[in-house]
Amino acid sequence: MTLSMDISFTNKNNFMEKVNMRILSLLSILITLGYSNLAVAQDCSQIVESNDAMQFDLKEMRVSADCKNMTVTLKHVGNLPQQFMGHNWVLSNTADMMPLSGASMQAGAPNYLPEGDSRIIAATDMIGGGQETSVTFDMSSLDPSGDYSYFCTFPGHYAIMKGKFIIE
Ligand SMILES: [Cu+2]
Repeated sequence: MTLSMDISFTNKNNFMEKVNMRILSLLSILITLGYSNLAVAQDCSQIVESNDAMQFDLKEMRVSADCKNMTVTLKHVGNLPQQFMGHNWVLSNTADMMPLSGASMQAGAPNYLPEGDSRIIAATDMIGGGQETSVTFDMSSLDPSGDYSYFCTFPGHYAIMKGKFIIE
């Protein structure tokens, strides 16, 4: 009598363990799905590469209007030093891009950026080959229907190194 009760008790425990295991694995699947959806909905960071051929690897950037803050990481995958092939990532209204490029050239080496210029929405440091830098900025002041561009302010580069920054 005692023995059979023990066995049934053990079986019941095993059964509950299996049920618990199933619930746990189901939960972990649901949690994984939930997190990946969240990551897609709020991918508020972008990586853009630049090189020795004066190019960004992105012709445009599309970012979510849900992003409160945006982080852009600029990588320079070339070898040339900053004074010859420096790159930065600067965001402004598209209409400000050319005048801002002129002001940047006047600001001079090594940063080629007019500090404190209100036309600059965001800007990274100027980097050379093998380096990486990033900037995080507030998106709340941007108009989703606005016309924004990013570009490099190293003299002459904005003609090629530019792209549209699209909020959607
Ligand atoms: Cu550049």
